Amino acid sequence: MAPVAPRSGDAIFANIERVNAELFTLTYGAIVRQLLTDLEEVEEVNKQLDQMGYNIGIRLVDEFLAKSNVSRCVDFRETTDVIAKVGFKMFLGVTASVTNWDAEGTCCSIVLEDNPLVDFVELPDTCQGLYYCNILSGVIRGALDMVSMKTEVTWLRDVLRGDDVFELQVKLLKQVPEEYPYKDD
Ligand code: MYR
Repeated sequence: MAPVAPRSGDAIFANIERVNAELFTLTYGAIVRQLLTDLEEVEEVNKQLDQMGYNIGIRLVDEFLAKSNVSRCVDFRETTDVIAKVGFKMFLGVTASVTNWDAEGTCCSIVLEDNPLVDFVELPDTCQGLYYCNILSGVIRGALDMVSMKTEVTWLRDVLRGDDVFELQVKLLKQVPEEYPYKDD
């Protein structure tokens, strides 16, 4: 029998990471499938995924700030850039780009070329109205809410609907000034 060449630590970790990524993708798929079974209406599934994402997003900011060296962002433009470049990399393993800014600097698009959530996914005709990755729009809305930015997040392009990339429009509705909890005397 041929001797088995020992694998380097890097190769083993790369393999573990790949398996974890696949497990994550398949687990998300199983959640969407279960919601489709339980809720029946795709609109309801879209809402539920968005709400689940929102609940994750409001918790993710603390972890993000603890793990990254990012300091407080000055405005909406900087915050969306940090989410796309650092946040997506940290939690999804891919980076996104921010484009299509409006003149006021209150609306932009986050464009995602790679999206591990959709590996192995093909939507049947019965799921045409489904925003399969709606958890992501909720995560972004929740994370921005936690840094006092109320937003509306909408899918403009979706690879599962035949587009070339994923594009999320992020519209700043209101920026709530953060209150310092103590009075300076
Ligand atoms: C600040 O405190 O001003 C910086 C706030 C940055 C918020 C970043 C939150 C990260 C959320 C990542 C979303 C990942 C989606 C997969």
